[in-house]
Amino acid sequence: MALLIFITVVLVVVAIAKIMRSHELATKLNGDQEDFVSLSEIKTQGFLYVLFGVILFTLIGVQMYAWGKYILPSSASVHGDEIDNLFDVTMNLILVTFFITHTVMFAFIYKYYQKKGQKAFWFPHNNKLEMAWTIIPAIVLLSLITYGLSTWSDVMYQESTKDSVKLEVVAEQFKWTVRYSGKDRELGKVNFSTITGSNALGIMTAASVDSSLVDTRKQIAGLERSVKELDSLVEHGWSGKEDELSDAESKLSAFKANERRLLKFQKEHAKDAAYYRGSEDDVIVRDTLYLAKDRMAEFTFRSKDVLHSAYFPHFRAQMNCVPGQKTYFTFTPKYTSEEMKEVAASEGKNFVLFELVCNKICGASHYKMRFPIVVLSQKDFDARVATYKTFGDEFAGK
Ligand SMILES: [Cu+2]
Repeated sequence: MALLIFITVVLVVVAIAKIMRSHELATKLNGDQEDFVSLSEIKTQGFLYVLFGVILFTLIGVQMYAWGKYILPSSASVHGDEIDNLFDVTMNLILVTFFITHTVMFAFIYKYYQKKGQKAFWFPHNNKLEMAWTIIPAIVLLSLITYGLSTWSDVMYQESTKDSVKLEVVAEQFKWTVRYSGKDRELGKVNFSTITGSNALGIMTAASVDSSLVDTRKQIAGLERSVKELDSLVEHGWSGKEDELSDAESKLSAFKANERRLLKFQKEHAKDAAYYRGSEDDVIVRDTLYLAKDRMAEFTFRSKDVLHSAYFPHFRAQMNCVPGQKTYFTFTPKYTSEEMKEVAASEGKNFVLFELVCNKICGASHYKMRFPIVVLSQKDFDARVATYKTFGDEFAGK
């Protein structure tokens, strides 16, 4: 099939080339000038330009009208209104400029197409015009940039409030996990060396450090056995085992470094309950991100592997999740999920669910990184989070 299409395309191209060539030859035989364009042809071109302009504007208008409903509904966060205003101002400026300049362009092409007895006007330079089209765009752009920067600082630097929700969003290939600070309103310490099967976020408590040490030592014992066996195979001339051996050796040294780290935590903080305070009552939620209406959400973001980006389209917020460092963002939801349905419906837009999506192509299953967000009233929010076990209880298997 593909070959057939290919042959057809080639034949069509050859046919067009042949037709053009025969047209050329015929023109030559008739003694006509090859590059002569008649006045009536120029008139047709001028008319076609205007027609093109009208079709272009009509299509733009139709698209804006027909697809407007797919644009996000009004912002669901307090700061989002500022972002929307910035967007609207910029977009309106661009649209007005576009329609004016393009209308003038199409109109002038038509007005000044070549006519009999009409001479072109020689107009090489005008200082005033040069100044005008340099200074006006410069002022407009500077104003837009200043407006954008002030919006940015308003959005990014917000004072923490007394009743804010402190939470952490952890990204990894290919899922999100949420951790709330619990009753003490403090997110407990985390460290990668305490990550195990039962502590995927690496939260540090006295118990999780102990358990990670047990785990690490098991790994070390296993690796030491492998290294010994591989070593003796290599020594006896078993070819092809060298890579496996060096692999096992580097893993072993990594686990030993982890053991040292964990021993240091044990030694320094064994009797220091304050060090781990904040972790025990943290609450991990794996299926939904709950937020409270009118209560500021103070996010910390982490990534366990590659760059991800936490994008909250309805709240006009996005922040990169960077392996090896924490990033922060703050916003205050202003509608519950139920209220948002009414807001969207009143604007003729479709709304099912708030969602958090990954906005960095982070691997083969990137598309799976969608996470539902439910905004509840403050009372319902507190009640919902209270139904989850604290990390301390969860880890102890209670
Ligand atoms: Cu991702």
